[in-house]
Amino acid sequence: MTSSSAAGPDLLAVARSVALEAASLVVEARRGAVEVAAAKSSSVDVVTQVDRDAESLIRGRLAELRPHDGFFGEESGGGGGTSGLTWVVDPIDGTVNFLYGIPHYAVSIAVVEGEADPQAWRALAGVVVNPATGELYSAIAGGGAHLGDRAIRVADAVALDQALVATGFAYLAATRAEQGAAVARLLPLVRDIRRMGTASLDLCAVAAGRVNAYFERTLNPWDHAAGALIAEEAGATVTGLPGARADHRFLLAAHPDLVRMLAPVLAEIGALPPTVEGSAR
Ligand code: LIP
Repeated sequence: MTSSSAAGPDLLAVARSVALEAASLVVEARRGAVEVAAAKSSSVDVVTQVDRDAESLIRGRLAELRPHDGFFGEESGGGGGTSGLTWVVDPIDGTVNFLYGIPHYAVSIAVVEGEADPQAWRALAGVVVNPATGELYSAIAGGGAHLGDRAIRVADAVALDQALVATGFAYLAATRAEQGAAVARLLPLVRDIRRMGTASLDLCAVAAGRVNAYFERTLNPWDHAAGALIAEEAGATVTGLPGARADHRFLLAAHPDLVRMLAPVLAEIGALPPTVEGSAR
């Protein structure tokens, strides 16, 4: 088992170089036509050939650089590894933004101790890079969070009615109806809402103080593995359902004091899965 203090900088260097190479492929592809290659969980949950090509590049590079580590990617799934480490990869987070040419999408690469299970992994290093802007967020466990070479910190806690809150919506219409009703109840209680379309960049926005909080349901491990580490290393709390770590059921990230204020409100307005006790119907 590799200790993060010993391996962190090396793992971060690998994550950064591979993410930047994938970002170059993505931004070059975006100069031309981009088309939907397939639909996944619904007709609006799409994948492009660029997603697939970027993940293939990342998986190949990691196999060269870290041959004994495991891999878990959005497009090609999981595989192998004898080192006890797993690379958790979203080659293009915010695929719909990428497809439409909205310059707010990211290559997200994290490496964790354990399997790609958010309830059990220990994140060691993470990189989130926006190919359209060149902004690169990074963190190693215990080493703080950075945007480029600048250290970043979560914004100080604010009152709920001063909070700028980011969120996102699922690809299934029935879930979106629940989420839309919850956001309608939240909107008059906070400064404003932002729906920017990329979970990893939403988590980095919390880390950099660009929003006060971010919450979402139905995220996949690859959506939040890197961004959650970056937010935590910037001083945010990243949590899930009451008493659980963040996972597909629910994720909330904010300054610790704002989490304490916002979590019960989100339960009250129905932002948690309807099966969860205490969530509004
Ligand atoms: C996206 C997330 C975003 C969410 C979208 C989608 P994808 O990931 O990053 O937060 O609201 O519905 O799930 O599908 O682009 O990798």
